[in-house]
Amino acid sequence: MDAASLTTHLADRVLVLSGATGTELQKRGLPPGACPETWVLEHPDSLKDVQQSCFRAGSDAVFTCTFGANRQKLADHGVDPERVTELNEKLAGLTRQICPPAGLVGGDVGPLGELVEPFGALPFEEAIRSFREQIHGLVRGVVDFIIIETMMDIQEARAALLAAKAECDLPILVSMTYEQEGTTLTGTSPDVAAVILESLGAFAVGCNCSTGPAQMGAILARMRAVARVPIFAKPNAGLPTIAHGCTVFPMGPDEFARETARLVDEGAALVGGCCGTTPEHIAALSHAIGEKRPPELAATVCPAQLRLASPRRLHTPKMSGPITVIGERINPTGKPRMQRALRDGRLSIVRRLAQEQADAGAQLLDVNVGAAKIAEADVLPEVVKLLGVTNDCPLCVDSSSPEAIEKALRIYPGRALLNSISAEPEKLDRILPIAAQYGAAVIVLPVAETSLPMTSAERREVVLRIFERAEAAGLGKEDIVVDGLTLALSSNAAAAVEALDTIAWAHDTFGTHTVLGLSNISFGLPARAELNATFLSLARERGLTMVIADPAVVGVAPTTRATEALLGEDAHCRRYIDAHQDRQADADQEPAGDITETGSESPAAEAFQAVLNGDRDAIKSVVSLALDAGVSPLELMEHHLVPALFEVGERFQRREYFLPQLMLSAETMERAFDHLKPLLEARAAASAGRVVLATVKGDIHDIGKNIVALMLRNHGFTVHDLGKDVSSQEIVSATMLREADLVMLSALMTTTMTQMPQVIRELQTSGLLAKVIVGGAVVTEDYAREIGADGYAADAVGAVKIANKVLAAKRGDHAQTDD
Ligand code: B1M
Repeated sequence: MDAASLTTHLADRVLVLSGATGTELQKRGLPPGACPETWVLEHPDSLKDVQQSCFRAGSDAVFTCTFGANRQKLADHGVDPERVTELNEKLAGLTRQICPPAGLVGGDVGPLGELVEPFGALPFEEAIRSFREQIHGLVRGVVDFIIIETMMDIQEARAALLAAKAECDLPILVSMTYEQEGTTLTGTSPDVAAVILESLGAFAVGCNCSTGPAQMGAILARMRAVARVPIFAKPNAGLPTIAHGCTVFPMGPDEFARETARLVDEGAALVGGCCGTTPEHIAALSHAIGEKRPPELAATVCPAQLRLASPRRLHTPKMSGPITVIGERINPTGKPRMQRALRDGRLSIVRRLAQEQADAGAQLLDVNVGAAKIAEADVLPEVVKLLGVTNDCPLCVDSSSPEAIEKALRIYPGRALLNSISAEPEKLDRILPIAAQYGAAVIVLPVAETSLPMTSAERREVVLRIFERAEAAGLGKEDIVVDGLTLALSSNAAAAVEALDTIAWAHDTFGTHTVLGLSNISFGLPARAELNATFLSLARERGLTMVIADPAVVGVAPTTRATEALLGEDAHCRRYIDAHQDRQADADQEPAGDITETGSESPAAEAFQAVLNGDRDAIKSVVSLALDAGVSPLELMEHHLVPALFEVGERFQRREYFLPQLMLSAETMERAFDHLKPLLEARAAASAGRVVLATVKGDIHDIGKNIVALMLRNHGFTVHDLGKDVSSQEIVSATMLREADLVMLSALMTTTMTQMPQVIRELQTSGLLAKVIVGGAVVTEDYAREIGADGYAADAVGAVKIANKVLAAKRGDHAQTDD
């Protein structure tokens, strides 16, 4: 089926999708923990039964049983990953066989089970390869569309979508799953996801799993506000609860159907069921939808508008109103320190500049790494990856190298603006298709092949020529931003006037967004800030909607803020007042020059900031600086690094930080720890006692445990550190083998601290006399007492004290027993 036929279908009626597959297969004998994909091939009748029940219940489309049929998940079940394509083809074939003539088969693609870079360790291209081999099989097994579902991370959804685009021309539906707070695990909101996925070519965007239908209304509303493609929903049968150790979904078929049918009124063009739904739920849903008119096509409801996104923030520039400031400082031209840093792969400077510009009011960040001896095609993607994780501003990818642009747009987990396309044939032929392929918007720069158009009339002609080519490549007018072309006033008296006329024409007549690189106008003249600010005011009057500038430079920020306040675009002058509380105006200040890599804070405070910002590249040098400044290793660890990590945890809890930032900070802390370890270690002559130490099963937090290990060794204990995620059996065996005096357990989650009593029980039943000490952020003294531990410590220093105390008591006990 092609996209046009599916669109026609959706104009006529709401499409009912299938319900849950896994639980239905379990009812027919799929053992818990078994691999559904291979089990189904051995029991094809069970799958047929489930899917035929769905069609009978009123589903228009069912999905192939291939949710986990990718090499990563199959390997977990011991299945040869080389069979991925073959298995998918066979499984798709099974569903095809039972599909009635009017029914549709969706080729189902689920997550790989590993976080993809830049948020995780799985290389992006490897993720794409995995999805491609799966989708290749689905297409060979003949499916009508591809459904990518239950995605928790926008980058993984992008990888799957790019893979599907590379394998077929079928419509591709992409559905993310959102946590209670309304964002995905990696912090993407539904509107951001919709913009990124639609621009990348998704036929429809949706949400499934996690919540019941009632909670999905709000998610759909956010998607509907921005999506110009159909939206869809596959909720669970309500929010799950645990009863008698089993997961229970509370909604019966009628309630589920009533609530889910309501989602059609909120814009869903396709609805179905996820976890906990049965063919009865689907029958009730299909009945509740009855003759309901499908929602108006999203493309007619939602205006075509320029929308840009980072993985965590949407930015929609306004055609009138506050101007969008694109921070220009990530650019090595004329900055030798920055050039050196980029050449050596030291990216802290980029991270710092990004943050400073965001703090100064930039909504977008221009990213340019072009300079002599910098391998742009390698460095630009790295910078884009880094900023995708560490900064919320959407990016403006600024390069003239097609290779660098392609690599950067491919890996960027957002929707970028591309700076810029001029009328040179190579740019039009190579860069426009790249922009279209990766869904980027573009800045059109009126520069021709052979000459620089000096007049506004010449510039219009070039813009129209480029636009014709852009349209042919698949870009719309809303994806275009026209650059007025700022030339230096010092060498051309008409520079400002011609640029302003071009802006006015593009905004009023052509109807697109407009941009100017501001500072070039004043090149070679005195009091540049004054000219820049005045030029900005004039341009704004003529229809400028975006400006590329240093947001911190006096002239840009005050002018935009003052104008917004004067035009009533800044309620209660809030932004204006805020800006003037902490900024000293200096009318003659020139644009900031080169940037230093470290700020002006004390080295110890810098170390705190580095962990907080997850600055893994800078941490070692920052730690060295702090040590050189006389801060002791222990003081640095206890009073700066560890508190920073606690602050990270609090931000994570307040949902200001998401998993990627948490991971970066943890990695930064680990590097700091590795660096400090030799300095903290001391040698002791005789062992103060034998300790078996572990973070309990299910828990992978080990930073605190490692500090405890270090402190114990420091105080003469022989420590057998079993690592993290350690089972009770392993702990018991090691205690026996090492003849340990003490077992020390760490846990950081409420869900894993319950492993501690289990370990204590097993040690006791094994007849071991080792004493048990517990600790970790969630563990309390009361809890330790309650579970029968012999000791508890709140921190690493306390851990040493209690270890000594418990051992002394143990020796005393023994002494008494021996007497
Ligand atoms: Co996660 N994490 N994390 N995490 N993480 C917490 C613990 C959390 C409180 C964050 C939050 O929501 N505010 C929360 C748990 C909530 C709860 O159950 N109450 C949480 C969560 C939910 C998760 C995930 C589920 C996130 C997700 O995937 N959605 C996931 C879990 C994975 C799993 O374990 N199965 C996860 C993952 C991670 C990372 C991998 C990204 C990373 C860990 C990296 C690593 O350890 N190698 C991480 C981090 C860094 C944190 C926080 C931010 C910091 C933990 C830390 O290292 N603190 C943490 C928030 C927080 O604790 N405030 C959080 C610094 C360390 C020095 O302190 O470990 O407490 P701590 O150790 C101290 C003392 O407690 C004591 O001494 C140490 C030194 O003073 N101590 C002992 C520790 N063990 C001891 C043993 C003793 C005695 C003292 O005797 C035996």
